[in-house]
This record gives sequence, C-alpha cells and structure tokens, in this order.
Amino acid sequence: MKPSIETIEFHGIEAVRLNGPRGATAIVSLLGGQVLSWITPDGREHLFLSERAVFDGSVAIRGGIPVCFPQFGGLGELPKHGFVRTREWSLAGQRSADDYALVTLELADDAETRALWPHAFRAEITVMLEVDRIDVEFCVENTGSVPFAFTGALHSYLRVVQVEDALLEGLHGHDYRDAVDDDRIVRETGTEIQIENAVDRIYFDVRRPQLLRAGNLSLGIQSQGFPDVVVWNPWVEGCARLKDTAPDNWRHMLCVEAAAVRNPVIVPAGEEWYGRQTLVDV
Ligand code: TA6
Repeated sequence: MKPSIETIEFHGIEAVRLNGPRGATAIVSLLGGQVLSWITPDGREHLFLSERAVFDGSVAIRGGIPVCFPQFGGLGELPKHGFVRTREWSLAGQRSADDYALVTLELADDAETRALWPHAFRAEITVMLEVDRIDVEFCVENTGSVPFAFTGALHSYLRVVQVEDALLEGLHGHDYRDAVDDDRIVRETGTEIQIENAVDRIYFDVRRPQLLRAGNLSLGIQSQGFPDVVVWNPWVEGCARLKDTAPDNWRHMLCVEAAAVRNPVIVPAGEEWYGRQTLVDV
C-alpha cells in the first residue's frame, strides 16, 4: 500500500492518520496539534498515551507529543506549558510519496490567545513519517510588529515496557537543573541515566543525540533548534497526583523532550524560528 493520509476520529476528536511506508502509522490530533500515536512496521507503539487522558480540551491530552508554547512549565504568568495544547489547530497541508507521509497543522493568534499573551503569531507543526522514524517540526512566525520571546518544548511521552529497565544515553557531562532537588544545578556524571525515582530535569545546551534503550527497544532521539533536553518521569507518587493517569502509568512512560527553556527564544517581528525532534527506531 502506498503511503496516504486520512482524517479520522480518535477518542471522539478530529485527527489525521498518516499511513506511512510498510505499515508504519502515526496519528495527529487537531486538538493541541499533538502526535498521539506512532507505530513502526513491527506493530510496536512508541508513544505513551494515558488510558485516562481527557479529550475535551479542558486540559492537555496526557501523552503523545504535546506542544508547549509560548511558555515552558510554570516559568511565567501563563497557564502551565502555555496555551496551544488545548487549542484547535487546523490542517494546513499534506503530502505523501513512496517513502513518507507528511502533514502540517497550523494555529494563529486570536482574541483569546492575545488576552493571555499580547502577540501575533502563526505556529506550525509538521509531522513526517518514514519507515523507521518520525520527525516533528515546530515552526513559529512572528506576524506582529514587535519582537517576542518564548520558551517551549515538544513534550514527547515515550512508551517503555518498564521504565526501571530503561537506559538513556547521550547526556553525560551536561549540566541540568533538577526540579526534584530545589532546582539545584548538577553536572551529569553518568554515561547512562537510569530511572530509579522521580526525575524532572532540564539538561542545558545538549548537542548530541540521545539513545533510549529498554528491553529490546532502541530509540534514537535527535533535536535541532531546541537547545535543551527535559527528562521527566513522575514515579509512583507523582503519578498518583495526576488526575489523568492510571496508578501504574509512571512505569510505562519516559518523557524526553526537545526544549528551549534556559534562554528564551527571541523572534524578531516578521521572522520565524523552528526546532524539531526526530525519533528513530534503531
Ligand atoms: O516537562 C516536565 C514537566 O514540566 C514536569 O514538571 C511535569 O509537571 C510535566 O511537565 C507535566 O506537566 P502537565 O502540565 O502536562 O501536567
């Protein structure tokens, strides 16, 4: 079957399914402009999506790849992780060929976003699915007449069988801000990170790709444009505090996020910025 793109309903909301080469698929919801599923030709789902996720736009969908913009986390006055996670994006383009399927979703400012954040912008998420990889590009254009600054992330929830068995490589030697230890700045000394407790770290200025290994899973994680990498797992207690996860969900997810947090990105009037994260099944 040749790659194709179709609109579907997924958990009652409008979404686009990318039918990629050799049976690879991805699902992107218009709500949040969020990738919710990525399945490789071997039938394996690589993204975690909570069975208690809420799909009515009242909160962000728990799982997949939420887009955090124009504020990462609670680093400012805006709602946590900004406001585009709960907005309805629209389909701006689609394309497929023998070896890929691609869609672009877009979102522009309106009266509601300007009431929260007084800037004119146009954001785009482009998802390209190939046989063994998914590439998610976030592009933001300043359509106003003054510069703006933002922080943000592609908040990818990677699915693992048992997070205790996961090893994340590629962050050795980088400084991180540790949110579970009073925001202390720590230098990573391990060549591999193991998740043995709650982890909520922002690694600064990461130039190398990461490799996530867990059981027979091996996933390459690369980013461009986004200087920082966030690693998050809420562990047992943190997961119990989340309303939209099941008690054991902490075990099946590890967020490895392409982020711009330490230094806000400045976008001059009329210009655009882009960053991307690529996940490769290796
Ligand atoms: O990216 C990690 C983080 O900022 C954590 O501190 C954690 O709270 C998480 O994001 C989830 O945030 P959310 O608003 O989706 O519950």
